[in-house]
Amino acid sequence: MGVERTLSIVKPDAVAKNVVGEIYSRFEKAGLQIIAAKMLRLSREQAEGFYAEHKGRPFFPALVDFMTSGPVTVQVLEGEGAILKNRELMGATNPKEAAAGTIRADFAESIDANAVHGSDSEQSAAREIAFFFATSELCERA
Ligand code: RTP
Ligand code: MG
Repeated sequence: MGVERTLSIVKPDAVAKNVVGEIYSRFEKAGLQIIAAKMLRLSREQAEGFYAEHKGRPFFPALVDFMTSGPVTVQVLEGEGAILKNRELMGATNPKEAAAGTIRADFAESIDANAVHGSDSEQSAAREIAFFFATSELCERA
């Protein structure tokens, strides 16, 4: 698997709950390093572009409304098998189905307000990192 990079978002519900630090702590305890991070409020254009693969799905308008409802943090996580490791830390999309101890089980309210996003493949990680960060903003770590 090797060292990978993945794009993570702490979604508006989790930022509003003031658990950004607790979520970052889980990444760090799992051996993932934060190599870039920022807080921003997504425009509708950004949210629609980021989730373009879901355009036309019944939940798409609600997803865009939710993702633009307040500030988010976006971060790049780096580490051994980072893409799958982050998805495991996050838990299932629907928090009701998420395993105990996962971020979504502990912090998410519903399938719409589900606390975090994580890239689901190498291809999506590359696209999503480039969506938010210039290469010069990714900080090499020892
Ligand atoms: P994400 O992209 O946000 O990390 O979530 P995911 O991979 O676990 O789930 P995905 O299938 O990519 O869906 C993106 C977001 O759309 C909402 N969704 N709602 N009502 C539904 O059936 C439904 N399906 C997906 C969720 O908020 C999900 O995080
Ligand atoms: Mg997804």
